[in-house]
Amino acid sequence: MQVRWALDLARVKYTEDAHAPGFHAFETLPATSGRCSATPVLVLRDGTATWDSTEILKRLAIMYSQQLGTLYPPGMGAEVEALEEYLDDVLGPNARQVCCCASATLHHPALTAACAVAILFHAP
Ligand SMILES: N[C@@H](CCC(=O)N[C@@H](CS)C(=O)NCC(=O)O)C(=O)O
Repeated sequence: MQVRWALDLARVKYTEDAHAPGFHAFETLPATSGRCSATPVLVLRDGTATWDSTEILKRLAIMYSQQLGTLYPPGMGAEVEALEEYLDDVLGPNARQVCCCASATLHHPALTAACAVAILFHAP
């Protein structure tokens, strides 16, 4: 999602290929020469691929420094990157688990709440 936000912020025209979970790997693996199955993958016109949203954002920030200069304010790059990694690797997966859990327990609000608390507040 943050890659889309960055592309929009930079006013870059892009095409998004969306795929059902599982089927995405038929696109991501060839695009990355087998090095990454996960999304997002940014493929430039010359065929160059970048994967992992943090790496993609850093690349876009260099390519479109004028529009995206505020993503990594001078002196705060490491702090921003650490926050990105936390959101990508901890909060994002946990939030996805909460959504899956909620969809399975929709008719039992107390169970949904208990699952959400357990997932979001467990020690990483
Ligand atoms: N830290 C990675 C996480 C990427 C990630 O977890 N992608 C998920 C979808 S949101 C995925 O493609 N999972 C399936 C897979 O790894 O093949 C990033 O931000 O790019």
